[in-house]
Amino acid sequence: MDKKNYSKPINIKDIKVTDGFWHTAQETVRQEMIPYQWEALNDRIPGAAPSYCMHNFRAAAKLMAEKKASPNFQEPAYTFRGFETLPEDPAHPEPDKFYGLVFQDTDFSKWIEAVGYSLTQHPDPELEKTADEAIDIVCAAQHDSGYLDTYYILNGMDRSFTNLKDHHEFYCLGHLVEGAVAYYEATGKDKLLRAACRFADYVDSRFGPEQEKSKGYPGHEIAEMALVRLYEATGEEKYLKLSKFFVDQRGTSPSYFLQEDTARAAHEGKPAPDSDLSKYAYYQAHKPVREQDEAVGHAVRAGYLYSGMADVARLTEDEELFSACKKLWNSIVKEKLYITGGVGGTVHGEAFSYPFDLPNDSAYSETCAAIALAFFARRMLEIEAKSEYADVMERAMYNTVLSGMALDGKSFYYVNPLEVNPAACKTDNRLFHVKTVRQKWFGCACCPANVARMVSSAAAYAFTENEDALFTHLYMGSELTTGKGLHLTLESGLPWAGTAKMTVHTDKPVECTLAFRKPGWCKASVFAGPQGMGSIEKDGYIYFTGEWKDGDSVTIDLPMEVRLNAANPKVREDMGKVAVTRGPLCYCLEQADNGENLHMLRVDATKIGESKLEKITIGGQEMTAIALPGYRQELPEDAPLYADYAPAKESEVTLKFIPYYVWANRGEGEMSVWVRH
Ligand code: FUB
Ligand code: ZN
Repeated sequence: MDKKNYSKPINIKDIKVTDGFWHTAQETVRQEMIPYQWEALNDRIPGAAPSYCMHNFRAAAKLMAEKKASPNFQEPAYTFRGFETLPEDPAHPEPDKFYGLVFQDTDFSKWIEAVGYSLTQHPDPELEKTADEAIDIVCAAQHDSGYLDTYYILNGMDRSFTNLKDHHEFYCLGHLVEGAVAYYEATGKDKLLRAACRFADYVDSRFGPEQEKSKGYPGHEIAEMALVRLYEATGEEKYLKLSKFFVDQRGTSPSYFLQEDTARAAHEGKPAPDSDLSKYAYYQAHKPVREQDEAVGHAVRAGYLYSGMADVARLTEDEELFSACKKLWNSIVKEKLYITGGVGGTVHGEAFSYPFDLPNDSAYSETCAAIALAFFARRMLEIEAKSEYADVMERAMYNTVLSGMALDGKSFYYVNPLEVNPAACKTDNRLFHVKTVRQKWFGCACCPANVARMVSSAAAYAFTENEDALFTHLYMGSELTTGKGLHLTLESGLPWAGTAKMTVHTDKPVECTLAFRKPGWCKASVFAGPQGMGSIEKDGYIYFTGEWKDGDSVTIDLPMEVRLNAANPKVREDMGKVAVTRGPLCYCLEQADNGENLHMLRVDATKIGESKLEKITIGGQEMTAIALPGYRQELPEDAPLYADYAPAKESEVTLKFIPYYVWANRGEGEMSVWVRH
């Protein structure tokens, strides 16, 4: 690690995304998702699973008002009403009760975070007013101690912090912090930030390395990276220290989770749990994080933890911790990453499976997990600009993250399979988690709100800078201003055309470096800088260093041929198959273009040179499809279940591939990323 090579994202307030691709997605989030989600948070979407999120905040605000008004007020004594509590009559929830999942508050936190980012790109006084009113309700719900999780405020604070493992209090803290910082940075309004700080301060007063404090840590990570963000926003060292404590404490012996489980079992009169710590791998708490070298357990938790580890490693210059980050990174990208940038091979525990187990039809590949991977990738990039991180970040963002939302922004995927046969998904319980059409909302709505915050902050992943250099990681058309006051415009044809141009606008010459990523998917890139300015290549970036004058530019040519990708032979599922990619996009076959029984299709890999790009309009958006020569196995009407082997009879067909992220935008049908060759 070398501090002078660190770089930080540019404040998205200083970037205007002009990119045809990302701007469209951001506008969908702004115009459709953010208002839609606000309705969802208030249980006003007919036919969708109610959230109860704002209901809970209102109920807690009422309770806190009663507490303030009455000196003899008695807080409710804790009653466990379930990890998910639903009203007997969904249309008439009791006004004072908590409903939904224990982490329901985070629906609001992610929404306000997306609102904050969106306001940086498109000021909207009406939206800001709605947000301010929502913040008033949330802040009114805060317990006088600073605690802010409506699950315990409403169900009984006496048992708060007794189930850190499963009850998500620090997850709620983390998301609240993320949302509060984003909203503060966008608007300058600090009401929510102050509430988040009070909650963080309260947690800090109860947890930490000091002898008198509890040694607990998050059951669902995110507080680690959120506290770092709070530290960076406020300059308060205690938040960094608390984050580092959470990271270092995790998985140490004696196991906090085992102690907690044992105490809770005793409290509930149940037998003590066994002492096998491997069960805590789900929480990445089976051993200290510095000893972990395989990505295991719940994939979202893992991605958030690794992001927090990278943050702490960067700020404390902790080589050992960074080395653990690298090992975990390699475990993911060398053995556990889908070609779509998704992670999480199994529904059981929404988790990473064993190495090279990447099933296509039963994939979990949660939208949030791809987002978590992009978080991790960017944090690794902040430490060292290596294109291997940006390649993965780009793969996740352009494919699985965007697949999480419909093109109209009104329905969402949680699980992102790479192969779908609707008949199987409807009848086979092993595939119950795979939805063939995007859903209007989810009782557990982690994913839609996560997509909204990710898409609206996409620019924060495109560029980072340090004292000397501006790094372009993603070719996202933008106008931006660097810390050195350099104005830049990036024009980009990606992901449809591999051309980009960065132009400098400045009153006076500025000495600095502009560094551009050479994407792993491009074999013959050309970077042409101002005349007389040389360039060097390092770790997959082309560095142009010199004095930049007004009008200077770098033109970038990234030829985007159609590629056939083969998986490592250890990936049993993909044996004998190829996946089609072009530039950052992964492609797939859909029934809408290719008929049913996609498994009977085969690509003619020898004819890749005959691939054709075609314009296609899906969901009102024009995009590039790929046509490839191939074959369809004939299916005689009277074919028996088994017969003597004979070479298959095939007829020539043209296979049409569409970008993976737009699958299932034309109704229900089969889909497949991997195809036989
Ligand atoms: O537990 C909170 C969120 O709900 C997780 O990140 C998702 O995987 C879903 O289980
Ligand atoms: Zn999710």
